[in-house]
Amino acid sequence: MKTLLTICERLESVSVFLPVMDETESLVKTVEIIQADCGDAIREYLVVVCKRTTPASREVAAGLVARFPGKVKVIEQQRPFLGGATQDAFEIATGSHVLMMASDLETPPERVKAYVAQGRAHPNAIITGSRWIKGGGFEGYSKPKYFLNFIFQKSFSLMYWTSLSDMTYGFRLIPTKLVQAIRWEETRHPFLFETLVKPLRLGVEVIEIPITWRAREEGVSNNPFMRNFEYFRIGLKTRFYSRERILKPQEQKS
Ligand SMILES: Nc1nc2c(ncn2[C@@H]2O[C@H](COP(=O)(O)OP(=O)(O)OP(=O)(O)O)[C@@H](O)[C@H]2O)c(=O)[nH]1
Ligand SMILES: [Mg+2]
Repeated sequence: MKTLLTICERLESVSVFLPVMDETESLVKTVEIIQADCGDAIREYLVVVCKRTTPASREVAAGLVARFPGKVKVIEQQRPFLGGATQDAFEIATGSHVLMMASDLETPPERVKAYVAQGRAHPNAIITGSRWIKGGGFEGYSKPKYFLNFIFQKSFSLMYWTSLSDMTYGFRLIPTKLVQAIRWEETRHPFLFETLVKPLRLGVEVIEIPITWRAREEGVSNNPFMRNFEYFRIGLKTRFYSRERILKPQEQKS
């Protein structure tokens, strides 16, 4: 498959996507840590809320808008679920790169500066977190999920013939032009996997950095265990997609 030519020559600024359901302190901590570590590189924080977002979280988000005017933006999501929230953010992002993460501290904000540094060095690539390489890991992950995750990663790295070790962790820096050029499908959590396999099929370079995943202390997961099996569908389909099927029609010639 032909590689996309230069997607992005420089990392100018980052749009940080923060989906929120029931996080309060974790959301504040996320923004505060990123601001302290590498606030200059951040164009905007796109805090995406939906009908199920708690009043307490909305209040905290409004507080952040007041503290960081023009930088923190609260968006009412139009498309459903986590994948839909991410797609809404992709559409309105104005930075040269989008950082996908969560607001429950399972995507440690202390590591954002490492993404920015890697993004500066490789502006054309996707920088993605890996829990499976040396220096990364899992703390408090359930045993069945750990086992399933291992089997899943091994199967898909073979199927896509890649040495990537973690294709499902939604902590990832991607050039905005790329996310806006792709035709997305999934609306729920498998979207996290779709944002990796579709660029991979297009020949985009993907660089992993080690991250330790630590189970959240505030709020609850919105991804029931059985839903994890839905990740197979997008992985299998995309493996056989053509470039034309992956890109939006107007992008296919570039
Ligand atoms: N706006 C919005 N945010 C969401 C939605 N679903 C999840 N989130 C947020 O997205 C982040 C990730 O969701 P989680 O449910 O924790 O999912 P996860 O940690 O990837 O999944 P597990 O590892 O299975 O727990 C959290 O900060 C959630 O609050 C949604 O439908 N809309
Ligand atoms: Mg989570």
